[in-house]
Amino acid sequence: MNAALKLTDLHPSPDDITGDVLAGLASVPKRLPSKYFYDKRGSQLFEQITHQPEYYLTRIELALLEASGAEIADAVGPRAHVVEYGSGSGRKTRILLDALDDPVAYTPIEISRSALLASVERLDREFGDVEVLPVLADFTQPVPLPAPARQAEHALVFFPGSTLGNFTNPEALRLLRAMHQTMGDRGGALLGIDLQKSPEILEAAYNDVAGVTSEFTLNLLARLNRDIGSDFDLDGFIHRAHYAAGPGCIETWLVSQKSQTVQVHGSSFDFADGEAMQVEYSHKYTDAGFAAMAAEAGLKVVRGWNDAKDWFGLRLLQRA
Ligand code: AVI
Repeated sequence: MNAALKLTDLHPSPDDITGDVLAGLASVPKRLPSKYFYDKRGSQLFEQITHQPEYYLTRIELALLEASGAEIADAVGPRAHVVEYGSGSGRKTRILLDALDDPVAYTPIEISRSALLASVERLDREFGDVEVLPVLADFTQPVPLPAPARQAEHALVFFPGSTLGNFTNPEALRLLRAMHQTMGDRGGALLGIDLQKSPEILEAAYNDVAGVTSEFTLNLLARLNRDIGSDFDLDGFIHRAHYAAGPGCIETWLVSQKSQTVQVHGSSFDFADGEAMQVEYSHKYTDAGFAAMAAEAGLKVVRGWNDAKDWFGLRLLQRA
């Protein structure tokens, strides 16, 4: 495929990393946005996390997609234009496209040009019969979809991995409202959501014994040092993830191991010994909570599939 010809560039505004980091460090408690985890090394480390024994999410979602493929295809209907939010590793996409009845086109929507271009080559090799129409855009906003050569019956937004859970609830609601626009009248959305369960299982998933999640979290500081010239001491912080049962969410923190000062873009930020900086949310859902948030965005849950232990779910949404 000639990526230059087929890629639709909607010119998303580039991330203001420095501005976001300065604002986050000025807040109380200090925070850094988790979207900056995913530089090249961060993406490799996340891929490694998905293979850790404690991180059940990916394993269960893959099995669920395999096991429910025929039912999902039935519920979705033929000739879908599959629209994926983010360009993942392709494993889940391949299972979905194989299961669906005559999917017409596949559109990954991704804000990072390099990530999108890297995925385009792989996608074209993998999905020979399906037209690949990548879009460079911010999927948290409504996205006009490119028209496939062969007409699709409807769009199906695919947002696996419980990535929705990494957004705060107000951000997730805005994202679902944008999804409502992007999917169109006859469209739908298939989301993977991680379900509430015992804190021990959840906390183990975000504190793997091999320490990959810790390395992933600390890589955020390495990435900022490289990309915006901050001087975070990587040995001066440790990873901590705990489950906050009230909001139903894993909160990941970087905890300062000493009293220290960090310089970012001419500003100094003092950390006390033991001070915790918030770096990621991973929300875990109940059926009622998820359905209520979808309803606020004008969407209804029309079908759902859970694994046998009710640890992880797929939900098919349509306009209410
Ligand atoms: C990408 N996202 C859904 C992962 C999660 O489970 O929240 C990111 C992650 N963070 C630590 N481990 C995995």
